Amino acid sequence: MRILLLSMPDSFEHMPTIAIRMPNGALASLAGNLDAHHQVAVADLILVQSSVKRTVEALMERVRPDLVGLSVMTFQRPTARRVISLIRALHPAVRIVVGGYDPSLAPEAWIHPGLGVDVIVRGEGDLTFRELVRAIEEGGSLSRVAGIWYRDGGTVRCNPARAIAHLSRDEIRPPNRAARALGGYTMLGREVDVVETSRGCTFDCSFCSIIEMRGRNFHRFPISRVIEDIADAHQRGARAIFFVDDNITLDVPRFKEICQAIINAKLNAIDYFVQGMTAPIATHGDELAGLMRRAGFRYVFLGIENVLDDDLVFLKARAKNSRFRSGARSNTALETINILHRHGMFVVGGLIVGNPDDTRESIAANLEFARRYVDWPYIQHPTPYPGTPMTREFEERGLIANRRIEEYDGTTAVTRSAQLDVDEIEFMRWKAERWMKVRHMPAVLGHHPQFVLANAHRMLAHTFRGSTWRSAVGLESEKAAFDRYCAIRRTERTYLDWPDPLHTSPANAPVESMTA
Ligand code: B12
Ligand code: SF4
Repeated sequence: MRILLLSMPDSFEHMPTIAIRMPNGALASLAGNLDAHHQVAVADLILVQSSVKRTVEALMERVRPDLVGLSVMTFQRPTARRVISLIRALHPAVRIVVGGYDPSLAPEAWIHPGLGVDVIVRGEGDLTFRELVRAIEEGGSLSRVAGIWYRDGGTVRCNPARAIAHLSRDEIRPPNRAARALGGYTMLGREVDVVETSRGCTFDCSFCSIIEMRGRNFHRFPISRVIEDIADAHQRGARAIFFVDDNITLDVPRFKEICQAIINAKLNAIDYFVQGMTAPIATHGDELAGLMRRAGFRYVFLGIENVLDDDLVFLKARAKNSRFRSGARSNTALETINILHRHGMFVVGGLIVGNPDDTRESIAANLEFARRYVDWPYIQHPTPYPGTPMTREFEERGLIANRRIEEYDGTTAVTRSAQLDVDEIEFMRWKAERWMKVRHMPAVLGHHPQFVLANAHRMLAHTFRGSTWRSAVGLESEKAAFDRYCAIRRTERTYLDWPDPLHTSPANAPVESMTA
């Protein structure tokens, strides 16, 4: 069969596509796990944000797919509906499969007959997709394929879930990067790729989708497979690698082994990016950080979440951000930042502000922490993604102020606190964050001089969009610049000039389903 796999073009504030365009790890993994005789093309539409329609049309012409698969996060749902509608218009008989976090956790949002989705793959997709394609090819029934919902005439059939993969040798085959049909991946001018070393997490942070997606578990790929995968990415041109594990820091001894294996394989000239919890890094201190640096780690995305204890309790993120010492539990964020800085690494500070009981003061305390200690702010607002415990709590307390799903990108405040409105929450973050980003630019200049010299003006224009010389010199309020920024952001969200099939008539008004 001819298969086209697409990821959506929608990006969010902290990942401006001028500087960061990463491949979607799921698609290459799906391609790598299909039977070898299929022709597969993978296209990450983030690479062609300004020409999505033209690119989809060209891909449909070139690949002539029998089946198109789309990977979708919740905030990308409306874009995905438009892409599907365009594909159906170009090729009415093509089979459409959706997968990823949104179809997995809000499948009922994908069953409207006007949408044209044939199959919803829920949860891990590698083996499910392979079996699905086999069943379609053989012309048999789809009723035996675990992990899917599918359209059968006028009915939607819901098959049982598939068990989680254990990632032992060969169970999940390596990604097929050769299937990528578009180029232009970048991390500040260096070609970037993604690699997985493990899947899953045993924590249960209230804002995270992972538990509803796959339960609380942690499975590891063999380290030899990880090194082969890095080598494959490197050989294809990657000079920066983002580890897309859910939580690599759950098993620190193994993380150290990976660092050592990278050094032994002489793959440590690559820049590595990783996400992690603060507590294990604080506990393993200089030994772990020193090894990470020698292996090439450069940026660590820390899930600090919040620096105030009450907020950490709400987010259920206290255990991963604190440890017991001298009979007391203390927050490990600052200690971890200091360790990473001591070893020459940069900290991307993940914080969540605008929680239900947040006040102006509590948000200001977190913003001040970010201003003083983190290198690149990754500050978000609590976002009610489908099926998370946080979503249930916000619903119960009546705090969800915005149901426009395309704005669920993490930096648009869509929930209010008991005391503050969405606008005020988002304005506080926006106002503080822009200057933190500017402050990091000299450090980026040192490592990526050519890229920064060529693109600094565009990066600054992106960071300060909405501002004018009048707002810069104080002749206009910052709120006016913020309002302009929000208006620009709204127009940016229309990635292709094609109607949303669920918005074409009032009777088709979208049913934005938020339950799993
Ligand atoms: C790594 C990561 C990132 C990296 C992305 C790097 C990259 N290019 O891929 C960074 C840090 C940049 C990032 C950014 C964001 N992320 Co993120 N990210 C993750 C993380 C940790 C792992 C995702 C991953 O790649 N896993 C490995 C792959 C192989 O697994 P997978 O994606 O699940 O795919 C499998 C299945 O889902 C399925 N599948 C997926 N697509 C398809 C398609 C088809 C056709 C089929 C059949 C199957 C299928 O099969 C795959 C293989 O088994 C997850 C989960 C977590 N623990 O936090 C969040 C997560 C996916 N991110 C999320 C979000 C929301 C974002 C942001 C909007 C920021 C934010 N608000 O948190 C941005 C948006 C990015 C953008 N486009 O601009 C949410 C999505 C929630 C939702 N309901 O949509 C998650 C779940 C975190 C959370 N908040 O719970 N993210
Ligand atoms: S530690 Fe990370 S991956 Fe695990 S539940 Fe919390 S946010 Fe999700």
